[in-house]
Amino acid sequence: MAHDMTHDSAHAAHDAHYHHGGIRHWLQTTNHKDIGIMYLIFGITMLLMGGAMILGVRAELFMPGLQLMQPEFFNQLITLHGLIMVFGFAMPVATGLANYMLPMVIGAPDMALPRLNNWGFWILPPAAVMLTLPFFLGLANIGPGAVDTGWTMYAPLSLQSGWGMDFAIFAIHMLGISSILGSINVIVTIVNMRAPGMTFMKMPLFAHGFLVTAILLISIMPVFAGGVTMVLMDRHFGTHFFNAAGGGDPVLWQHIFWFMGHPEVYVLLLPITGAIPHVLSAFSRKETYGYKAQVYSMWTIGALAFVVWAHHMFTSGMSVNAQMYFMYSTMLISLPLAVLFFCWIATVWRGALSFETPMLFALGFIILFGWGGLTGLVLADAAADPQYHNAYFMVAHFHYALYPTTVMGSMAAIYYWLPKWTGHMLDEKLGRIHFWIVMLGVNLTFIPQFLVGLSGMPRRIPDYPLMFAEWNKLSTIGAFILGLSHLLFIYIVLKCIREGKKSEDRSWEGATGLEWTVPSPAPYHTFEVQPKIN
Ligand code: CU1
Repeated sequence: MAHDMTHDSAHAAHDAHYHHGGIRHWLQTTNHKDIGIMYLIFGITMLLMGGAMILGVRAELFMPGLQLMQPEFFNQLITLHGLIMVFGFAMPVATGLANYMLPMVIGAPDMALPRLNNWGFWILPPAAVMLTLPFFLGLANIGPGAVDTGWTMYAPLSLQSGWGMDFAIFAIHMLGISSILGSINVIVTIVNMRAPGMTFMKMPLFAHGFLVTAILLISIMPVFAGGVTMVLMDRHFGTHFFNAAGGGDPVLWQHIFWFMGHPEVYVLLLPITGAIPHVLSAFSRKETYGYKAQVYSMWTIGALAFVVWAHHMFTSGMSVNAQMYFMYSTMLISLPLAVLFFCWIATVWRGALSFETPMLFALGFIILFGWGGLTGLVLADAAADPQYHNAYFMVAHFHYALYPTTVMGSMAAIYYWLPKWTGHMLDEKLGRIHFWIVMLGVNLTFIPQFLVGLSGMPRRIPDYPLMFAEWNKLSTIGAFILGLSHLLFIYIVLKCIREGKKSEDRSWEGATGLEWTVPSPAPYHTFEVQPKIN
């Protein structure tokens, strides 16, 4: 890759220390860009794997009745889809962005703990193997198959499931270690290695997003690891934490799980709320609107994330007082989120807009994520929730929240920084086609799910009444369109690397999201990404 960047002498000198290409290099690298790239490649690979699994599910749901698979196999597919997308795709891609960009936006030479960084990444591939191996063994008729409890792993199901569950528990332990290490690194880097003069309130929003995220992760992953360890104890060592027959409480698991699971939603969201303003501002030719309001909103969302978890459990048995508390605290989150939406729109408002691919993905993210948020308000209503709980409305809601966030948001960021990463421009025409295919795919997949959900179609069931057949056909077609769009994305990135036209030093008219927000000079090693400011 080095010879492509000879226009950038600082980069070439930097690369000379490394021997790119060999497996040894990638195993031992402590360079934040290398590790960022590995995270991104790993994440996108898992996106394809988790996507392929859910296409199996959608194929089964194309028609009522059981055509392709037995319910047990269906359960494995939906479970692995959830776990893979959250822990295998979304978090690693965000960590990849953090690794690549964080040192640059705060003016640090690298992440603070480079070896820890390497270790954090290399825990991931074995964890992915752990998680999915029972699935592939099951395909070969060896063993009971993968974990099949749904990604929430509710007791008592998790106590009875086959040894795919044990593999999943160990995988979660490893994934947890990996994200804790990554978070330590992010926090230490931001706290200790900012450029001189860059106070917290002058730090780019991108860095704030990752700082809040890292603090969330460090707080929730140990709880989750403890929870799954208790499941392991229940399964093999005679304890009864979650086993009602032994005096345990299955609902206790739900509290532990959602104490991790709800903040996890913001772990997926906050890095993107940090990255999106950079893209919006660049293609609106305006400064980000309401920097301070956005910073405070992100931190408020981070704090509120910890006190709303039981809105996932309105139907699990809870006092009315507790329901009211969790309902109102949940609705409270819509305030800082609305502030963010307002600031995003105000950034774009009356700007000199242009609609290059990253901008399209950022705007698409805002529109679709808006629907995810609004339908979340419906579900947060403790009086209305029992109507929609475990129905497809819920599935459509959180996919409207998570698809725009994790996929479209990270694609906006990836497309935005691709010229800086590769030295090449992407094929703008293909990029825009990619965007419109995604918009078509998301809406075609999930609008029908809102509708069948409102009419009462339950989730996580491989069969359904005839009355839902038409909408499910459309949803399946939409899902396959989305699947194809991911292949197009990979093609666009490869084409950009191989034959994209050389990017100017100042790609996107100089707006790279790396403009300094402080007057002090940048350290020498970040000159390679520093645009000239006139
Ligand atoms: Cu939640």
